[in-house]
Amino acid sequence: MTRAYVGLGANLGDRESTLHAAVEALGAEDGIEVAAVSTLRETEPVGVGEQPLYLNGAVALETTLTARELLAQLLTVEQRFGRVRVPGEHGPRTLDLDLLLYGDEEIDEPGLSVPHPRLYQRRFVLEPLAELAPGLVVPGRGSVEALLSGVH
Ligand code: GSY
Repeated sequence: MTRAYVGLGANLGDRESTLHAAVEALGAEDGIEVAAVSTLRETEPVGVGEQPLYLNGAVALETTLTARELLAQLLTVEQRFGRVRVPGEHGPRTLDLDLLLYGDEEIDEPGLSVPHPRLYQRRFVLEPLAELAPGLVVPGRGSVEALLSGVH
């Protein structure tokens, strides 16, 4: 079993219902157990221009899937909730499931980067992670608390 962390985000539609339903859908998949879900928080959009406010959180999973298999499941669940991913485009979205951490692994392959490459810059990701796992260390970057103290 590997402990993985997934970022939750939505800024279109009924954001709260979608995020709860997405977590339930993940937990229903073979090889994925939901270990803990953070509180959800409303956040200002970052780096995307004028957009609706986001609802963000994170979920801790226990999984027997590989990182690549888990990523594929995240994309499948996103699509089920109406998400269309357009490469390089940062438009509003019904659901965003970002693979943030997969155990203590560092993976940099086409289409699969963990830790998530922008995790350490994003308060809306670091806060729910710190809530779920105080003292959590982001491989190659340090503790979430130290990273949080470096973002505004
Ligand atoms: O990568 C996540 C999508 N995203 C978000 C988000 O989830 N929350 C906030 N506050 N800003 C964001 N900008 C992007 S892109």
